[in-house]
Amino acid sequence: MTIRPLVILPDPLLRTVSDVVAHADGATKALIDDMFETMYDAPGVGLAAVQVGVTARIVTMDASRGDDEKQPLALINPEIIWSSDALNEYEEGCLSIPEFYGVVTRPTKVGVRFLDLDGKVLEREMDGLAATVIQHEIDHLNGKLFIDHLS
Ligand code: GNR
Ligand code: NI
Repeated sequence: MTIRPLVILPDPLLRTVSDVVAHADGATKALIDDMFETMYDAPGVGLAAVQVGVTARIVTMDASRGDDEKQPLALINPEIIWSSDALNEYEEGCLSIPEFYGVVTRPTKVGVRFLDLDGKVLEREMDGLAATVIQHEIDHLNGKLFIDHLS
């Protein structure tokens, strides 16, 4: 496992729409391992592959708090399949935009469909920090940044 260097604004890579992953292979597994190591080292609660320079639709996240048990989750081709009408405000940061924070309003709860490393289709309901983070990460896959949500 390797900590990979982070892509930092204004790198135009951050504005790229990442590619759908057709088949998860050994390289995908190695990338995900490196993404977890890079994310935990930063430290961050989520990471999109584009932030380590790979424009593939892959996200790692861990929304566990403090001393709670770790909850690593890797998502391939994640999609929001529904979102709550209820909205939530959260002060967001981004590893690709160091030392800048801003309050973003997003749906409180979302349904997410994605593939795991075995190619199995999974669906998860997310709320709280996890809901905020997965929306932030899927934005990255679409070349969007949290600063785009600020007025
Ligand atoms: O580590 C991170 N924390 C965070 C806090 C609030 C909302 C979103 C995030 S994601 C961020 C890591 C990152 O930049 N992921 O793309
Ligand atoms: Ni980010």
